[in-house]
Amino acid sequence: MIESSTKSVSNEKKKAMGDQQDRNHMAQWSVPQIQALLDLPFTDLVHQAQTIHRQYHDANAIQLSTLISVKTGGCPEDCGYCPQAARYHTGVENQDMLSLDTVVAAAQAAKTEGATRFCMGAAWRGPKQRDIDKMSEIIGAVKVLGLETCATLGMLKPGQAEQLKQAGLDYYNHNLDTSPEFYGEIITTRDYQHRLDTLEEVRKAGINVCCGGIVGMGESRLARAGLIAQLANLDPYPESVPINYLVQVEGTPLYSTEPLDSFEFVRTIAAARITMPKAMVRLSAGRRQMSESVQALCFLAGANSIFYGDKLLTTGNPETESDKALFEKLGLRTL
Ligand code: SAM
Ligand code: DTB
Ligand code: SF4
Repeated sequence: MIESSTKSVSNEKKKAMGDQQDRNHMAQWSVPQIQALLDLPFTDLVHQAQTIHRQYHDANAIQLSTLISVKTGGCPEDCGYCPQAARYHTGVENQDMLSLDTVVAAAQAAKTEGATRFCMGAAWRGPKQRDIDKMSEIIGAVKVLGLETCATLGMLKPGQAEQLKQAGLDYYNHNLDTSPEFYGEIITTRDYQHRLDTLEEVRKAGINVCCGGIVGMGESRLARAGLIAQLANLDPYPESVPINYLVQVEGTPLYSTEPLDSFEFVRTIAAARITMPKAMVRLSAGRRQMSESVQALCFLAGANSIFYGDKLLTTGNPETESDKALFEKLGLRTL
């Protein structure tokens, strides 16, 4: 009797804490508030993130997304991190759009390996109508396999998101990449507002938003706080938040940037978790450059999703067998 009443009080308390988090979100996050989080002693920050994580998620479960590049290289944009920009000489071979059969076979293989979401990327500034038509066919066929579908095709014009939604698209990935202030150091061929406009198109069409950024591009902690503030203040905030650790590719302007200390990466994950409690926070690119211990810290800080499969878009990712071994060691189960 006493035990059950204690249990019910603690559940109420838990709910009240959850409601408080929702109110916090509605109150919006300022950059100084997020910087104050990033400035916390490491264990205090991770503890806070893990506490919130447990209110909203199963702390020992992880979601797996697999990537495929459906159209590779030759991109006209100048994103300073990207091996697929035509203007940088990175050795990435251009490839026209993959056939429906090739993509469906890869999606089936991803499903068999345990992925629940299949994310299709294209090196476009934005899709043309014929690209939307081909992608629609592909999205429909992937969805039939019972996978969640995600696409990242660049900037969308009015009407394009609706067509993708009709084809069965569940998520659209479009990253803000960094803070508005640092953005101009990395990309000049499209501005921040263009990105926000595409995110608005995605929301209006009723597609879930996958939006995050890259850390380790030479930005300051303030710029990381600025990125998290932009993401957390989207209304509503994204359902999925990929946090990428810059993969340095020879030939890109960001190659040989001073590598960011791993703890700063973990701090960024924690700030994403605290400010966007319901989101799936994805430990994204850069895992191959990270030790297992750093990845475990990311899970402790609230990451609950990864890119799974031997390749990201053009660069490597940990082998699935080593990821399985890591899950085993950490007692993580996959969703
Ligand atoms: N072309 C489309 C666009 O940029 O919107 C979609 C594909 S693009 C490769 C998707 C995202 O991958 C970028 O916004 C960026 O955040 C991430 N990305 C690209 N190159 C990366 C790298 N070298 N390291 C980490 N993340 C990277
Ligand atoms: C995201 O935020 N990261 C993924 C996915 N969304 C499309 C891409 C990472 C790309 C890493 C560099 C490459 O493999 O080309
Ligand atoms: Fe093109 Fe996307 Fe790479 Fe930028 S990130 S260069 S838009 S493929």
